[in-house]
Amino acid sequence: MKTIIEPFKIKVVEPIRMTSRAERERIIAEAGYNLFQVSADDVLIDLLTDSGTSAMSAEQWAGIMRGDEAYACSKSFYRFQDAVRGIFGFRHVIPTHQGRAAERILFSVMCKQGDVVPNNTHFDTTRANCEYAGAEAVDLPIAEARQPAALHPFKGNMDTRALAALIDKVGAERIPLCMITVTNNSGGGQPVSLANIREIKAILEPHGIPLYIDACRFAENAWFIKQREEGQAERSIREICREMFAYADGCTMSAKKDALVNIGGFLCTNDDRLAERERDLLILTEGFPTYGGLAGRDLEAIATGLEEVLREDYLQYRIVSTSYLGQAITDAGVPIIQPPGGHAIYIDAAAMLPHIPPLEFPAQALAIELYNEAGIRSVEIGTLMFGRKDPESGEALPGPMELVRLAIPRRVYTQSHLDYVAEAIIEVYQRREAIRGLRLVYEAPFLRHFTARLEPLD
Ligand code: PM9
Repeated sequence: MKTIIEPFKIKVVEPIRMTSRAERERIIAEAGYNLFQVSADDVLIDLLTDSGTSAMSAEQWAGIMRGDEAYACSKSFYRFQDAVRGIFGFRHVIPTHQGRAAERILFSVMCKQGDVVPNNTHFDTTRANCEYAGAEAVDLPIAEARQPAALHPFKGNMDTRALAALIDKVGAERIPLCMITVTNNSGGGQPVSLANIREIKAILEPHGIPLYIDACRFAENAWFIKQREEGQAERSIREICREMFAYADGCTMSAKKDALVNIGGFLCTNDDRLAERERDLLILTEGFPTYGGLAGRDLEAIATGLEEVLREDYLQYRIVSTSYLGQAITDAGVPIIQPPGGHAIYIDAAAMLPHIPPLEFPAQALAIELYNEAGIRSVEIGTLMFGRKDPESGEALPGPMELVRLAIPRRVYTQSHLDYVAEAIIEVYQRREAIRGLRLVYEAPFLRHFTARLEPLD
């Protein structure tokens, strides 16, 4: 059979409120041309993020009812711990309310002022927590990762030569840990190969530098390894995951992605002494070590989600539906980060709208046009998010790329929703010359993209 079907039936539905273009133009103007400020009820297809937006299964909802809400040592904690250990294999499993809480605890315990933490590409919250602990967050992606059109089966890989050079330059004593993000979200949702993880470990080991994996999209990464890496096709996803994590000393995880839940996370380590300090910090802000800011029912839903995400029919549907959208718009000429990533498609707005200079926010202009055209909410990853002011002259500086990310929630939208999204993007692409830039009328001193207000230049 050629058609790969969604491997689930729909039992509960959530209506989408239809709006007209005229209504959306009014709504977006009132929101200051900022999609973060638009009510979800005014969005037809919400591709803002794949984080915490999954549809849970009947089994997960059943787990919600089974959740044991005992304050200490609940049954649900042990089920959660077994599920996490069964995949990741680490000795200590510390629940947290989401990924960034795991990051904050990890970096507070491991880093100090003047330290350096390499990663293929730090996600925003990872970078922010690392810097908050006084360390410098260094991105070491391979060269292809910086070229949107370049093809590479494992474009999320770390540049291992650059890693070795960094250790030589700053000295191993200043590198308390190295991280690798699977898949590499900030680099286009691109996978990391087993060979790359193995090589990173071989470089770190003689220096005694521990390796931590940012595991948010670990199952999607394992699926790409099975499809693309030599000698992996016959292995199960679980076996591939066990090998990925066997090279690591610990991991951070936002369960809001590949654990198929709406909230949750965890931190793992094999180091007994570190785990003790991490649990001490956990008690201070998250909660007792067997619930860490979550309810027993959340731990049940995570345990079940971690089993479901390893199913090959699920992963095939997931990765194929993302590439289906990517392929449909690529065939019409729309420039995207190639090849399509696991959880999202990233449109290259700089290539699509060369007539809009970066300081007039081309990616934001495209995101706004997709909302006006079809009620699609995406997210700008460009100058609005990453633009800076020159510290000396105060001059505005552009971000490194101009991307619009269309992140696909898990098990939420069907093929016809994606056809609708593709049609809208192609329609906008065909009249791209008419799109105009924007200018800022209000910006907060940090993380301005969440609250900025803009207006169209025309
Ligand atoms: N990622 C995303 O939309 C959530 C929004 S954050 C503005 O892609 C990685 C690779 C992530 C990630 C979240 C986190 C943080 C860590 N690493 O959101 O704290 O993609 O659970 O996870 C978002 P939490």
